[in-house]
Amino acid sequence: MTQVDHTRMANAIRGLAMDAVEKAKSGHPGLPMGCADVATVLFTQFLKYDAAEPNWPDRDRFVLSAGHGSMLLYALLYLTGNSEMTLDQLKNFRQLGSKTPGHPEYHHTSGVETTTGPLGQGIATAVGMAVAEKMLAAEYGKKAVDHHTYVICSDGDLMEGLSQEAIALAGHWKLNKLIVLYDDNGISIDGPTTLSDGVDQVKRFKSAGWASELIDGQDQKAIAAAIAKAQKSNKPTMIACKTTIGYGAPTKAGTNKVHGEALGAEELKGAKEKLGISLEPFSVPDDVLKAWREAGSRGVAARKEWETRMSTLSNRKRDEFDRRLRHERPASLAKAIKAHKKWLLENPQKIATRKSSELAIDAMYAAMPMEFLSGSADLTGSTNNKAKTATNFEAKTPKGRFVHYGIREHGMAAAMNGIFLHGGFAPSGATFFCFTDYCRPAMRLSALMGIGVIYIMTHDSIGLGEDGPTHQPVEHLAAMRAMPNMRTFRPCDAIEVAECWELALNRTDGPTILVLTRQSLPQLRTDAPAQNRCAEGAYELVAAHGEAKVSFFASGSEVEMAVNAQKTLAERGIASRVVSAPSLELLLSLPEERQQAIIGKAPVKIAIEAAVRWGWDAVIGHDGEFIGMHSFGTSAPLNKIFQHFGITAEAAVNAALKRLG
Ligand SMILES: Cc1ncc(C[n+]2csc(CCOP(=O)(O)OP(=O)(O)O)c2C)c(N)n1
Repeated sequence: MTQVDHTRMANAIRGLAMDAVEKAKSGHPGLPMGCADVATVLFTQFLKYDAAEPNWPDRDRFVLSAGHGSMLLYALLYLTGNSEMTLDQLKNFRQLGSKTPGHPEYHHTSGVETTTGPLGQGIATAVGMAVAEKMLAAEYGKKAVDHHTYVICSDGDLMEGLSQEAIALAGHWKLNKLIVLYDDNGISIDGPTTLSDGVDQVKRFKSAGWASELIDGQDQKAIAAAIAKAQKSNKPTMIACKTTIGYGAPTKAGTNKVHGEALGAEELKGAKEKLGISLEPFSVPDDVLKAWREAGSRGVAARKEWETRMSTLSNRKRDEFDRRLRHERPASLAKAIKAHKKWLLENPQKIATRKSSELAIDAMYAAMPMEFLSGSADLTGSTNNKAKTATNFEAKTPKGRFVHYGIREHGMAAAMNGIFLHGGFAPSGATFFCFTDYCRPAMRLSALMGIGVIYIMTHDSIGLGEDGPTHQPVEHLAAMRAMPNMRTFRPCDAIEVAECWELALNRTDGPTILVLTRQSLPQLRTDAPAQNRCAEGAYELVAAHGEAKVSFFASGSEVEMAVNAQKTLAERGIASRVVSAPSLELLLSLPEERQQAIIGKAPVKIAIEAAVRWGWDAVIGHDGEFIGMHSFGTSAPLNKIFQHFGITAEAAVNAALKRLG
């Protein structure tokens, strides 16, 4: 081993961070400079990783929750020898097409475990990673799964409300392999954190069931001792590391001036002189780089030992493990869904789609009982997403596959991101559709990262009735459809629910929302072919007898209205058709020709959806008829509420007749 002083290794991080931010004329030098000692101790003495194999399954996970300090992570990836993170990438920090974007992005940069930047997300995602580790370790044993999840977070992470949800869950579940290093520098953008905060973080974490202590975050021995202790704890650990933001900057260290802008030539020169770093930009002394590279391959032996241990598993177990980590679904899933659809065809169900979803879950569960990981934010009985045979995940029952997240929608969504990113599970979680508002930042990250998290969102419209406008989503469908890479399905009956579940589980490069009703709906589908009819987002459910004068488009509960309107028009000798559109955005993503084939040429186009109109013009045109919501809802029994807002089959018929003259 090359013996190099710890301080010189930490200063290599500081130098690279200062130079990259200076060259880009933007970025955040303060955190990497303050946290360099913490990161150096972690990466050279504790973190189990192999820079040459950044995706090795049993590696420790490292999450830089304070994503604005991205240069800390990029410097570490370069220094430890990640082959994609070259010096040129550091020189191109924040430039178009570089591997060094402003904030770390999963999928974009090798070695980045999750996208961070929106404060609070990283620590909450890490809780999910630690949950996945605990579950998989219980299932496959420590010889297959035995790693830690480390987080560096900042004041901002801990001020965000999401962190409270995450901390409470981690403490409750005794996630002792989760170790959070808090960059306790007392500075945020506006100035000292005392401007707006007086929380004793050590006490806060302790009260949530964590081990926690305050240390000098610039003292390598103290950092190492605290991490070593944390590794032995039977609780998750938070180490508050007192640091100086912009450590080494002669006049700006310890102030908000070093948080988020280049130091400037004078200050940078002064900092380098003070720290004893070469003034030559982006230079790292040979012996320092060599020592870092050795640190980067510290984990090779551990990885090889793991591979040897894995080779002792039976082929079946090993294949299953690999398949799950690749997010591939078992062949038995398609068979289970096919059989379920056949059963539904023979036994039509007039039930709420949330209940249809429960039936689908029960039908699929046996095909993937250990990887189908569901949960609810305290609405299990209302969202109907617990399989009959599922047992609860708790600190003492890590083989349970149903998670009670408590009233923590945001924490649930972020944890599911972490569970998926860790690998081994198909996570789904449920609440009311209206409360997508409470999970939205984490849902946006699922979409941005392109990961297959499933959101089960029930109580989908005014159709939920008496709970009233606080609980009745109206703008949520439009909002979720507007999010790139988010897929929203609002199925109209039990067969569509089964098909949408199949599509959701097989979509592993982006998240899916299943939007489900509280009220019963008839089974409208009279076929259940092998082909998944929801796969194009919309399809002709009822064909016209003759050339269609009217096309009705609807999703979810309003498809029944469209079908009834079609019948009434037929009785009057007017040919019309019904297009069921469980996913408007999927329809609109099809090639133009295919879209037009589904939308059809009927001169009158009418969309019916108990939500706002946004998005529908692309199907019905600006002059198309829309029967839906134009305001918030109201509290009333179901049978009164659709009538009150004029969302009925009669309204659809009248609109058609008016248009046809
Ligand atoms: C949810 C969210 N809100 C606001 C921001 C913008 N922002 C970036 S860093 C930061 C706070 C910086 O303070 P701290 O977390 O203590 O980081 P440090 O100054 O120590 O680098 C803010 C408000 C953000 N990234 N995410």
